[in-house]
Amino acid sequence: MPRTLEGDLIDRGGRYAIVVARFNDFITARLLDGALDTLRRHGVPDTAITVAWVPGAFELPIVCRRLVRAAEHDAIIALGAVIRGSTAHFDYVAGESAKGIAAAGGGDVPVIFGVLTTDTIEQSIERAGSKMGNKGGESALTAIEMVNLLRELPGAPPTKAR
Ligand code: INI
Repeated sequence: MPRTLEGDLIDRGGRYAIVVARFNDFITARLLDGALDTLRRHGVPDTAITVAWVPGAFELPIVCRRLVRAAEHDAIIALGAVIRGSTAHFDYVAGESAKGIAAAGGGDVPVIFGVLTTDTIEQSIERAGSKMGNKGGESALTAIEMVNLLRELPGAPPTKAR
């Protein structure tokens, strides 16, 4: 039998930060609801959750980076909704947001990419709690799994009490 390392979905004392963009907040508020609901259902108390709002998806990376550096959380969840509509702005905002969030997650703290990038408002609505699920909830599950997996891996730093 190989040694298998896998994070489960049970809260094991993790501390979570959610960074959420206000732009398109009729969508992002639903993503936040989904993330909070999932964290709570998996046993994470509100005292272990921090929520930070930023103006738009473009501003998500700077706040994720700061939270990573502060080392007060075991995972950061970045939530946003970039909707193409008819503007070329989409490509810059979506691209820089994705690149910046990936860079913020390049260290020891996982940064989860929960940013919807869709062509239409309808596609975002579908992914914010209707027929295609809720990207916020899925991101929270990913965060719990990564926190627990990283604790199983060799070289894990001592767990901080919350
Ligand atoms: N921000 C978003 O989060 N979603 C969008 O769809 C969007 N569009 O399309 O423009 C958007 N723009 C704002 C951007 O994130 C910054 O807040 C702004 O450019 C100031 O830096």
